[in-house]
Amino acid sequence: NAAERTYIMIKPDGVQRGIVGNIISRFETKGYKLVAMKTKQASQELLDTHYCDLVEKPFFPKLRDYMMSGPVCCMVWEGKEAVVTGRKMLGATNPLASEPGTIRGDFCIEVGRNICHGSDSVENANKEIALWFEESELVDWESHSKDWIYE
Ligand code: YYY
Ligand code: MG
Repeated sequence: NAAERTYIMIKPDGVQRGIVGNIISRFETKGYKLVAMKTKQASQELLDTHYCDLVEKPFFPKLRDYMMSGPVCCMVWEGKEAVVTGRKMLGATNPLASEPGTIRGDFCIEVGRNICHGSDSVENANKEIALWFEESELVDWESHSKDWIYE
């Protein structure tokens, strides 16, 4: 399904460290299509919803503070198996376990400063996209490269 969408978010450390361009470039050159993008200051309520499965975890208060410590860069990328492939491109949650060549493997060391978020299922991707973006911010467009990326 070439219309599968995933929610990719560059966390405040990635924005502060100037890694936004590199991450966008990886998704672009892979062949995925940028459907939406913006910077945003996340609120506590937004993060409680986004990380609803983790709110009871001991690390959650620190995670929330970290995620609110500066702007995040919110993106929607579209293409075949964008969710699973996006997760592979990010690398393992713990950057010390992330393979070199992945975003986390190349740019960070600690789980609490792991630079990026990516949806873990199509269902969660759709929820996250609806949480972080207005419908009107998602742009439906046709890439001139599509016949060179898909056979
Ligand atoms: O989806 P992913 O970001 O790879 O991991 P999750 O298990 O969903 O956890 C979300 C987020 O929480 C993770 O990226 C860092 C943080 N975190 C943490 O600070 N300490 C942990 N032991 C586990 C996760
Ligand atoms: Mg997750």
